[in-house]
Amino acid sequence: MKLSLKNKIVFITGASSGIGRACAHEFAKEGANLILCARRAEKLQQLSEELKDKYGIKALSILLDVRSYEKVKNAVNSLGDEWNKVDIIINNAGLARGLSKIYEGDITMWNEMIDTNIKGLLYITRELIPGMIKRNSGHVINIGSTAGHETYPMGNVYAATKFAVKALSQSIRIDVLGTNIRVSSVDPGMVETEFSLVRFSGDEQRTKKVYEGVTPLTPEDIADAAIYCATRSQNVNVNEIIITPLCQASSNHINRK
Ligand code: NDP
Ligand code: 8X3
Repeated sequence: MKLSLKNKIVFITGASSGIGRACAHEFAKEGANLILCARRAEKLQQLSEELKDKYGIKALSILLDVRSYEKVKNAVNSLGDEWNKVDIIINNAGLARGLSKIYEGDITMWNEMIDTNIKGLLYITRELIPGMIKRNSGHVINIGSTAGHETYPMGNVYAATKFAVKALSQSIRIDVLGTNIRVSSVDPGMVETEFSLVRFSGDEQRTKKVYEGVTPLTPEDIADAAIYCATRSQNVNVNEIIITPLCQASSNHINRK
């Protein structure tokens, strides 16, 4: 039986753009109430108003940089009775910075990827899972990547962070074994979002090249996979979904027209 998401509380990191934003829309459409986190206040505020108007759900925006453990801890502690029983975490906030050989890599960019993609996911999960354990109920959905299964030239540190996400999804699943908590990883290939613009520090020409001659996935395609994971019957734990556009067979095999 398909599980209902009506009135579930869904905590989404990186909700201001791309996949996180699409997840916010798709979960709101199913009647879930949303906690929306990111660093850009205006985008979050607009999204939250739009979702409340369009779907009649409740939405709480939290300005949050997931790289700071103190900030994550304070944000979770300040949720209050109305919001603190989180049913689903979508660990989506993440980024790639640059493309370079290890021996030419930029240490600041490495730290940014490691601190966001690995530590951010850990901090959010560390603070929210105890409540799930207490209630014996919950679902952690991590957004991994095809880069967490196979690396590609100059993708080294980004791929390493996504291999780490894969390891953490497996590990959390083992840690919560015996409870009713489910853990899923949704691992996309190419999705057109702000991802490449961020990777190339706002260079629009380089960004355009990434999607030249291909039809990438849309953020909604990934949100749809997250909805699939969340709405399976309670006994079904979708461990992992690897999802690529038709033009992509792996991280290194892309058919460009
Ligand atoms: P976007 O750049 O469009 O969105 C990234 C989101 O993460 C933004 O909302 C951004 O918000 C947020 N974010 C970044 N850093 C932080 C931070 N320190 N604290 C809080 N929020 C943060 O990219 P995508 O939607 O594509 O990326 C979402 C996830 O999907 C990432 O984990 C990415 O690795 C993964 N992914 C993307 C693929 C793609 O091809 N696009 C493929 C495979 C995986 P703000 O800047 O407002 O803080
Ligand atoms: C994002 C997709 O191929 O740039 O995870 O690593 S890729």
